[in-house]
Amino acid sequence: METLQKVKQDGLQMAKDYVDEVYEKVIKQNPNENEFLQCVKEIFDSLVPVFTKHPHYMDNSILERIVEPERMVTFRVSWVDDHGKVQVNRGFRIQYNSAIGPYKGGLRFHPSVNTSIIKFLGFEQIFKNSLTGLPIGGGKGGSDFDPKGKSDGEIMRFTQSFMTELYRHIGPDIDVPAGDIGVGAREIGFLFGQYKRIRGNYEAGVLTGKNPRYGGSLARKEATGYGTVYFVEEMLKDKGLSFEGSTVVVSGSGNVAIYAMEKAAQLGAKVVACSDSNGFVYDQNGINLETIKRLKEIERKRISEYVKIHPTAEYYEGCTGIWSIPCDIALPCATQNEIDETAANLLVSNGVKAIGEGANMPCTLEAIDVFLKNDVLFAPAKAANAGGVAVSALEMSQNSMRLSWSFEEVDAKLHQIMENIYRNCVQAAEEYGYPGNLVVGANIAGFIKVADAMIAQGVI
Ligand code: NDP
Ligand code: 2IT
Repeated sequence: METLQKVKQDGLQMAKDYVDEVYEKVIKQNPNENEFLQCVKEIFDSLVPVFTKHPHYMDNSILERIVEPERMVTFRVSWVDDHGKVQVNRGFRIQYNSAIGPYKGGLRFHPSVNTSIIKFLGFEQIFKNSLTGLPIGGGKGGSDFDPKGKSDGEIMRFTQSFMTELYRHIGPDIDVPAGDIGVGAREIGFLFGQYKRIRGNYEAGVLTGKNPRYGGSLARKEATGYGTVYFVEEMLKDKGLSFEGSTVVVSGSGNVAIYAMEKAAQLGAKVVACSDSNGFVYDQNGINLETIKRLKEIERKRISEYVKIHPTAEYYEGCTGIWSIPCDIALPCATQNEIDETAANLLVSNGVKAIGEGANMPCTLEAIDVFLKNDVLFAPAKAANAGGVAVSALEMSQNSMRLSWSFEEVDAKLHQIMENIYRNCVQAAEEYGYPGNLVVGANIAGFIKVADAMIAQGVI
């Protein structure tokens, strides 16, 4: 008995040492890339029980390999603004891992985009895409271009210039970009038009998130937000809870936030607040989604305009204050690190029951700790927001078959995928000794499929 215990302890120590050693190397090789290091730390720490149980992953240097991108390109994007002045931005595409399928992941246009942001998003995407159960590898891209305040003409000239370099790196069986912050159906349209013009070929599956009029999937626009709510619904159901009658706070008012609010409201919740990068609105009567859609999707205005239309609502400058509003369920759907330890403690002291990460890495490591220690149900991003990329993969399937499914058909598949992801995360967490910890469960379930595929394909 004692010997068995000792072998187990030795195995655990070896696994810990291995993870620490590789992480130290990652810090040395990627200094000051804080978002990337934060994301790597969370995933690596979750994998200790896997290496303890299955040391062959260590023998195959799997962590060293998986954390190193297959390739990353940066490129100049020159374009002419409305005043005739030449502007220059930096473009990025990371092709992180192709073990289970062509690289797949969104493009982000935001002034904060840099190497660290692209690498964190790309690394996260490997595991997320694996969780969907569909054959897609991990990639991501974008630019430090700021779409705010730009005319349609400027957006078009920028995206055309961006694609004039990107096209040589992508293809329906190579790498398939889609949207993310600052990139929606308008930008995907311009990108697709330019790709088609350069290639002289109608390769519908080269981009996803297209308008359904020319090969986009119905329900792709709704998929990330709906998927997040479907995932949280499963998590609540396991505890005898539901959205019905609950108070919900959602950060952001972009693609993910809008459709998370829509589905939460459909399930009987009252969404009382949402935000943009300037501030947040609190509407005790429940946020009017038609107004938000008009302001954000059509008129591209600031959220502060909401209170002009709904005078009983309140507007507050600054983003972080939104987490001081008491709620049962919080859905951060704006950006990375928007909930820190202080915000997490505030949510807990106001009685929050569940957190669903619609955005990528919206909670800091310290915030996650606060939620887990206080038994708040926690749905981690790579599982909870995987519905967007899952429906992107369904868009690729429809493009390959040259047909399109109905909204109901896609939505039903999305629902099933989110349920499967939830079950797989729960099961992996249990199997590896962390029952109820979906952070660990998601990382392990996502990792194993990719790691096994990498090993099966030899040393590549
Ligand atoms: P959008 O550009 O449609 O919306 C982003 C929203 O977040 C806007 O309300 C924006 O406000 C706000 N926001 C962006 N950056 C910041 C910031 N630095 N500080 C405060 N608020 C900010 O993007 P999406 O809705 O597509 O993406 C939101 C999140 O969801 C991101 O983390 C993205 O990576 C993630 N995600 C997106 C998927 C998708 O399918 N689109 C899939 C999975 C995850 P403002 O308008 O003022 O900038
Ligand atoms: O973070 C994400 O999963 C996305 N931005 C969606 C990626 C995609 O390829 O649909």
